[in-house]
Amino acid sequence: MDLLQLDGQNDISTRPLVLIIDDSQLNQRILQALLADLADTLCAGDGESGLQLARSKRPDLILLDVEMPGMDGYAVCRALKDSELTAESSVIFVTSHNDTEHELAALSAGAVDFVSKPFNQAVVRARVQTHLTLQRQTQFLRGLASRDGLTGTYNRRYFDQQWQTEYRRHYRQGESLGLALIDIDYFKLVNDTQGHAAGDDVLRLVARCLIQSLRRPAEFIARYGGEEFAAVLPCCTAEEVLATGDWLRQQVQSLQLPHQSPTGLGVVSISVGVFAAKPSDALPAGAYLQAADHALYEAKQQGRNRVIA
Ligand code: GH3
Ligand code: MG
Ligand code: MG
Ligand code: MG
Ligand code: MG
Repeated sequence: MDLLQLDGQNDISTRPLVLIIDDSQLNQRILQALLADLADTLCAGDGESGLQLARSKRPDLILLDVEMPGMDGYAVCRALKDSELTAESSVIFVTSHNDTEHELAALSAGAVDFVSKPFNQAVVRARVQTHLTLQRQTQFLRGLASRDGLTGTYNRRYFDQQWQTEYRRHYRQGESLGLALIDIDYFKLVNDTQGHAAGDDVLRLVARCLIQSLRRPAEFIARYGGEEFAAVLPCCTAEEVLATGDWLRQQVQSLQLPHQSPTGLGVVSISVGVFAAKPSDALPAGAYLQAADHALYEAKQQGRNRVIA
């Protein structure tokens, strides 16, 4: 299984999706027919419903008319680019205006391209194809930039960004946010006794086990440091974070990866420090990391292969 796709994000194997926003049903039908073999298509007859569809369906590309009743195409394009939810969809204007002034207005509203009506069908297809390819490449690179090369988990950079985002979201919503810091027990001894390559294998296998053991879609694992991982657990109470931490500990132990460690278990184990609470001014985002790290230290002190809150 490809770890890059375990959580369904950055999935580049599906057909691209193109949204056509045009008040002319005839234009909608012509463009739909033209793109049928390149992408799945969706249509909206005005700016407002186009924005709604863009937010809910997250199309790769949007073909946007300029002249429409209500919001015009430029306003729609600016609204798309202003929202985090829709900013990543590429926009191509398809319009009866064919002067430089309109082309510049389209590009400065955030569009990647501009096609004049009446359009040449082969040219529209070629441009759509080019932008879909660029879009896929960007998505792929964005996926790589957020991953750890060895284990396929999210990396520290992604964790740092996403932790702030989750913290703010839970603060706004008054929900409890959970964090587990996970450290492999006596891992240096794996390297020392079995070699660095075997150590790398253990890291990969433990990471895969952690990813596969999470049960809710919004939860994720990041490699926090060398042999240390973090599990981000949205909407998770103090009781639940302990249960999840212990579940992860059991799952890693049951991998039965041989390890002659001082725990006497004979297999690789992890220690886990957990913390969960509702964000508040007295409890900033960094305080969760300190609390979980302190709990992890306690778990090590008390003999390892355990979870401490
Ligand atoms: P403890 O139970 O206290 O956590 O002991 P430990 O041996 O796991 O902890 P320590 O922090 O002393 O050792 C961590 C080791 O992890 C040291 C480092 O060489 C190794 N390490 C870090 N990153 C990698 C990696 O990418 N591959 C391999 N093979 N080893 C790594
Ligand atoms: Mg129109
Ligand atoms: Mg250590
Ligand atoms: Mg360790
Ligand atoms: Mg460590």
